[in-house]
Amino acid sequence: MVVEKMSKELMYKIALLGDGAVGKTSLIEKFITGKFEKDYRMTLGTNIFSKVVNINDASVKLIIWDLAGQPHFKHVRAGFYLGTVGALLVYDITRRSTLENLDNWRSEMLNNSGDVSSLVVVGNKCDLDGMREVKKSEGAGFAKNLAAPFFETSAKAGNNVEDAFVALAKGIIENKGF
Ligand code: G3D
Ligand code: MG
Repeated sequence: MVVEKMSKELMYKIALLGDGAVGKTSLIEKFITGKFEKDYRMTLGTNIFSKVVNINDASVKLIIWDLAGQPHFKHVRAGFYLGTVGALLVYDITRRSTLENLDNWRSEMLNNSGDVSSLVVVGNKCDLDGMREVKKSEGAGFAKNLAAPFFETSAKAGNNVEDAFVALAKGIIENKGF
């Protein structure tokens, strides 16, 4: 008897959180299109993107919500978080304050979404090593406290961009099951 394997389609809403200009929109653009271009990046309110990643037997469609980090958009954020099951917490390795603010981003998300099962910490702009303010070990330590995977990425050069999104998708699947 031939048993046909049932293919699974999963869909998850994820968010990128972090201060303005850490590179959230650039990371999404690199992940989705493979490109790093200047003009595409002005973020007004919320933008929604999607991409399918294959993990083991499952196709996982990530619905990726990108948020403007500016304080005056705060009032739109409650709706932004609704239904979010995972997030990339993004800081910029050349600005220490952006790492320090990740605790605030994380609390804001947890206060607004009861369903967040998975986090990945991302130190972006690792191509700018000469301007570094945050040691890799500090980012790793922050992530370890949250029991979250950690990557240093460059949306510009491409380092670890795909890996960070895939790690998030894997984390969600492990926590939510199939
Ligand atoms: P945001 O969506 O978090 O606000 P953006 O951030 O994606 O708009 O990026 C903010 C600025 O950082 C942009 O520069 C962008 O080109 C730059 N940037 C993003 N990721 C990287 C990276 O990995 N390396 C380097 N060197 N720069 C990066 P501009 O000059 O357009 O404001
Ligand atoms: Mg943006």
